[in-house]
Amino acid sequence: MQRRSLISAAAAITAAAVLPAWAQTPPALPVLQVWKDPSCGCCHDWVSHLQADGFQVQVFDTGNAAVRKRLGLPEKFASCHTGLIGGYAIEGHVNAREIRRLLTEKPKAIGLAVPGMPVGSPGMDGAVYGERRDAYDVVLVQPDGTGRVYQHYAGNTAGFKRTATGTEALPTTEGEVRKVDSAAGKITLKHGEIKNLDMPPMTMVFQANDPALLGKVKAGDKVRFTAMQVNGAYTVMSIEPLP
Ligand SMILES: [Cu+2]
Repeated sequence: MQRRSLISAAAAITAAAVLPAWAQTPPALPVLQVWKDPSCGCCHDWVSHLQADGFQVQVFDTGNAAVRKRLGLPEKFASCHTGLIGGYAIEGHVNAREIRRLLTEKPKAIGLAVPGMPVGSPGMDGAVYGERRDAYDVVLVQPDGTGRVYQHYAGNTAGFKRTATGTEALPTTEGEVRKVDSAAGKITLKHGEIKNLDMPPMTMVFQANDPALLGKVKAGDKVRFTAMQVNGAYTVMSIEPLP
């Protein structure tokens, strides 16, 4: 071992001794194998989500129906791709967080599934979907083939108008960040007209629908955002800095 790696190894041991459990380097993950159709774009985006989270992924472009069947995952949980990690089947757009939890808790189970392809699940999310997130469950598929909710994701569809043809994204508004108050979950925006709120241009304090939104912008940034009323409070549903 070289001197340099000895030092970093020593530093890692020291860090592990003083850091709380959640901050320690997680144990190495097994490789996640994924079977999908070669033309599946959202499968590819889901793989990217996992890689960004630190997973090593091996992709087989052979379709996933046969593998799903082989792993004993009932058809009712079917989605566009099937994975296998640590002996568990992973069906559909399952969040990296729940896969890590599964590998830590090691329950008796066939695996995890996000049936169908809910908008807002990893790989089915982001600007292309107008930041819409439908509610969905990550399901733990038990040895007898029944499912129970392992994690519920609430979604933000309150931010979308229901229309005859489905849902429609909120209109975006441009503005400038005046102040970010992360502790209070609030942001002050000098903005243009917000059509869906019948609000003329002004400077106003908004709630952030998700505290993570406030990490994306800082005072002085020009931004594009969506807003609506949530439980009576003017709330920013999405926000992106403008280039
Ligand atoms: Cu998909």
